[in-house]
Amino acid sequence: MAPSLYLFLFLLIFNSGNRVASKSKVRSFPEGFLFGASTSAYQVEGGAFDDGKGLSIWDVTSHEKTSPIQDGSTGDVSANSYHFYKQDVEIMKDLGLDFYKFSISWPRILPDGFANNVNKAGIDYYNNLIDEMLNNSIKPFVTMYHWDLPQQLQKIGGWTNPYIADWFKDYASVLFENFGDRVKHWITINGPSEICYGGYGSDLLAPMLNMTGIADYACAKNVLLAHANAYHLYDEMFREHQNGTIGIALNFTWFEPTSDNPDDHQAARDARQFLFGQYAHPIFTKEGDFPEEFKRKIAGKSAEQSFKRSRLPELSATEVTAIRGSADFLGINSYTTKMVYRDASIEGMYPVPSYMDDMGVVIVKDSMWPQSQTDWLQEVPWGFYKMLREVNRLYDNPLVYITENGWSTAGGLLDEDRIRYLRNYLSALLDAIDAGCNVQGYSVWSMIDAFEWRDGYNAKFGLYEVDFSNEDRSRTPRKSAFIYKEIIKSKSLDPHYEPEVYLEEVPENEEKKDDYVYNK
Ligand code: GBH
Repeated sequence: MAPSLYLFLFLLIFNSGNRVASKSKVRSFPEGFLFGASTSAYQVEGGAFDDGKGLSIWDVTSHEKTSPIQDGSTGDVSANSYHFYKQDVEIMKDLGLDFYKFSISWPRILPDGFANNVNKAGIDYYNNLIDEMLNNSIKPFVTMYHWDLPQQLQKIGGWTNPYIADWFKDYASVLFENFGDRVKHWITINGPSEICYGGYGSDLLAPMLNMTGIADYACAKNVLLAHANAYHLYDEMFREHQNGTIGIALNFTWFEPTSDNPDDHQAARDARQFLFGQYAHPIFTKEGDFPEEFKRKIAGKSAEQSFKRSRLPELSATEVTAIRGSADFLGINSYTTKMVYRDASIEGMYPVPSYMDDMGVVIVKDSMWPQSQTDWLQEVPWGFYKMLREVNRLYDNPLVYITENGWSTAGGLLDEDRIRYLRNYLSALLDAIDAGCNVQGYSVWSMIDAFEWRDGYNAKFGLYEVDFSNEDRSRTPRKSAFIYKEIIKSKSLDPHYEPEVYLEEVPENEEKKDDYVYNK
C-alpha cells in the first residue's frame, strides 16, 4: 500500500473513533458562554385586562366567538407571571441562569399603541421584574415585540401599514428611556417570518389575515424598517450612555434536500431563502436588500400573473442602507428540520398567488425522526449543526445567540425525550463552535409552560410544569430542569449525568410524587 493510503486509512479510523468518543465524553462550553431560558409576554403574563393594559390582537383573537385555539383557551391568566414574577425569578436563580429572555407587551406600555399615552402600571411591572432579576445577577434579554400587537394598530393595518416603522420607533424610544439604564441586550422583533407569514399570509397566528403572496411581503418590508429604525435610534440617542447591544431574533428551520438531485438542492436553497434569507440577507450581508433569487422569483411570478409590479415591495437604496448592518448580534430561534424537493407534482399544489407558490417547493417530514407533541417539531440535531454552519457562511460569521430552542411534550415531570433533545442540540452546538461558529449563548424555550398560541395549553414546552388548574399556578421542575441546571453549573455537557432528587423537593400533591422519585 502506498504510504499516503496508510495515512488516509489512519486518519479515517482515528477521526471516526474520535467522533464516537465525543458523543459519550463530557464536553465543556467556552469561557463566557451564556445560558438562558425564554418566554414571551402574552404566553405567560396573564393580567390581560389589568391596570390599564390595552387590548392586543391575541386578546381579540383568543376571545372570538368560534375560538381558533385548539382547546378554546386564552392567555387571560396563563401562568400569571404579571402577578407571580417573583416566582419566575426564583426559578431563574434555581436554574442558575445567566440571562432570561422575556418580552414586553406593547399594549401594556402603550395601551393604544401610540407613545402619547404611557401606562405607568406597565412601566412599574417591567421595572419590578428587571430589578428583581438584576438583584439576583440575571441579565435581562428583552424582546420588544413577540406578537402581541396593540389592537388599535391592527385596525389600521398593523404590520402592513408602512407607518408602523415610525410607531415602533416611538415605542422603542419609550423602552430605552425607561429600561435602557439596566437592559444591555435588546431584541427588537421576534420571528418576523411567523409574524408575516403566520399572521398575514395564513391563519396560523393573529391577526389571521390569510392574504398570502401580498400581505406577508408588505409585512416583511415594514418589519425590517421598524427594526432598523429602533436600531438607529439606539445607536444615535442611547448607545453612548447606555452601552448595550441590540439585535433581532429570526426563525431558522433547516431545509434538507430529499435527494442528491440538483433540483432538490435548489429547492432546499430556495426554501431557506424564503424562510430566513428574506430577513437575514437584508440585515446581515454586505450587499443588503432581499436576496436576488427571492426577488427574481416573486417578480417573475407576479408578471406572469398580470400584476403591474412585483408583489414583493422594493426596498429603495436608502432603505437598503438603513437596514444593512442594523444589528449587533443575530438571535436564532431554531427547533427543527424539514425535507424538501421539487418535481412535477408541484403543479397546482398551492393557491396562486401565494408565498408557497412563489417558493415552489414541496415540504415533507421524515417519519423516522423523533416526533414531539407539536406537529411541526421533530428532533434533528444535525440539521441544527448544518444551519449554524450555513449562517456562518452566508452572513460572515456573525455573533449568534440561540434565543429559542426546545421540545414539547403532552405533560408530566419525567421528560426524558426533552432531555435527549436538549443534550443532542447542545452537542451539535458545540460541534458548530468547534467548526468556527461564533455562538456565545443559548436559551431554552421555554422556562415554564405557556400558552402555545393556536395549540393553547395542549403542548408543554417548559423546563418547569405550570399547574394551570390551580389558582397559584404552582411551578414544578421537570427532570430536564435538573439536567439543565447541572449543565449550567458545570458549564459542560455530561451525557451520563443523572440528578439526585430529594424527597423535600417533591410537591405535596400525592399524584405527582410517584412521577417524581425517578432516581431512586
Ligand atoms: C416559537 O417559534 C415561538 O417564538 C414561540 O413563541 C413558541 O412558543 C414556540 O415557537 C413553540 O411553539 O416548517 O413549514 O412546518 C417557532 C416558530 C413556527 C417554527 C412553525 C417552525 C413550522 C413551519 N415555528 N414553523 S413548517
